[in-house]
Amino acid sequence: MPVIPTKSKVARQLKGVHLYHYALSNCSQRCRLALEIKGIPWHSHHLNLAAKEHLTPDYIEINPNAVVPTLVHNGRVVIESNDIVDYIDQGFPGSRFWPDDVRDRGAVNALLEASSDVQDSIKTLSHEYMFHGRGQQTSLAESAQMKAAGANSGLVSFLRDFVDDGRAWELRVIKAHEDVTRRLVQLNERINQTKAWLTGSRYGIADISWSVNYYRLMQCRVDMSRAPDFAALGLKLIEGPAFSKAVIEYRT
Ligand SMILES: N[C@@H](CCC(=O)N[C@@H](CS)C(=O)NCC(=O)O)C(=O)O
Repeated sequence: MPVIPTKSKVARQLKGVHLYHYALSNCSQRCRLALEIKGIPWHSHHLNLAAKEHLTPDYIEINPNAVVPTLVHNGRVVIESNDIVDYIDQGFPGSRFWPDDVRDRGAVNALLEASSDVQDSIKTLSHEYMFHGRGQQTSLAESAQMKAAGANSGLVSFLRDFVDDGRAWELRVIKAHEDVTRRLVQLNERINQTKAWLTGSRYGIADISWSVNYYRLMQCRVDMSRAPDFAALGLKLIEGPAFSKAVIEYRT
């Protein structure tokens, strides 16, 4: 459910389009890309996840899951990045993100679900290959503080395993690789059906959603040899000024 009721006075008073986001978060990148493609002006609320700026009571009141991104549009709070992209598509003029063909729409729904479900694995790989030594490390004392601040228990145990860097973390990384490979093979099959984009015969919401995942997996140097057609499409997905501005060259 994309639009959530909110008690946050701060959110309710915001006019226009506001995005709570983090430069390096692939879920945030997806939303910035959608805003950029539609040419929508927006206000930035950058939350540095490394500094735990998403764990303040004020932000948790806006997004009870204590994650980014959150879109606030004229006081209406929208969470879940794929739902935010959909909201942007429904609510603003410009190129349409959804395909017309009913079968494509069904396939796109499944691709968006997969893009959402793969997030935990992408997060694990990002921590393993990109965030070591980037100030993302969290001490055990900090984990306890986070728990007290309302962070969910999954987040706390994830960080505990990451900091410990022992067998539990190793297993998370192995599982993440397996999960990602399985999904890449499915994406490859989809490309073989459409012979064009993930969304169908034209670029759309599934491409927006997976382009940032592709970029992140590329940065993590994940092996895509079992999905050669998707790997080739990925290069096309990250070309162009919108992707550069919203993702590759995005500066706060
Ligand atoms: N399903 C959510 C996932 C959001 C999510 O996990 N966001 C990450 C950044 S990509 C986050 O805020 N993590 C906070 C943390 O790990 O402490 C979405 O698509 O918006």
